[in-house]
Amino acid sequence: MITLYDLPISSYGCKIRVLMTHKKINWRSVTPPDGYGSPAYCKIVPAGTIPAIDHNGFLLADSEAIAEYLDEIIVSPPMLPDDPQDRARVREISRFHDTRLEPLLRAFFSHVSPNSRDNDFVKDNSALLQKRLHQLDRIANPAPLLFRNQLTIADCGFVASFALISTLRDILDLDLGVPERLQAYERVLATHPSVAAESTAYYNALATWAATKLAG
Ligand SMILES: N[C@@H](CCC(=O)N[C@@H](CS)C(=O)NCC(=O)O)C(=O)O
Repeated sequence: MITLYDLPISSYGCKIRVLMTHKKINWRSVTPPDGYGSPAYCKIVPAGTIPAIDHNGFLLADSEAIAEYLDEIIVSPPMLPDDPQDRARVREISRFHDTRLEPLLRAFFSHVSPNSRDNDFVKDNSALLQKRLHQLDRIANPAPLLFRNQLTIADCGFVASFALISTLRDILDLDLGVPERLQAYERVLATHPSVAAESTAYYNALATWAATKLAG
């Protein structure tokens, strides 16, 4: 049994939940004691970030490191392609997601509440996000998933990110066009048997979180 330090609203947590669902891994989700970043949680996970796993006493943080570890110890179904170049491309896209795209979505969080919204920031961040989506459209060639029909590590991060894009676009009235090929990919991804339930749960967690922010 794997313990996952996680919260329903965590986008990187969602990435690992999708991966574990696909690999049929038994896990239990645990809320980080006193919240992530707290001294109590940092005693367990020095980085203080979620997600993190405890696998029989082996503690590991960072979603990408966790994803690759789980893919190596639970080899079926494989979530990286066999061919080195295909595998490298999947890793490139996954890192592009984690380091170039997702941080821009996260940057909107403190602007969801109208009380703390900076419209200039929202506009500039939205323009940067648009640029990243066009870059992704050039890097990735979904057919229909990022690597043919094989659900890979790179797909897992986009489940939460697509939900964030659509939720934040509505709330902040973002002038954002998701390229058509990525829209088609989003539809296939969200209905994949290993993804659908987590995608719905993540949309629901986001809606609850956003409602609280908008009320405050
Ligand atoms: N690169 C890390 C980022 C994880 C991350 O930033 N998680 C957020 C919550 S979704 C967090 O723990 N933030 C607390 C902090 O940065 O101290 C990963 O992929 O796991």
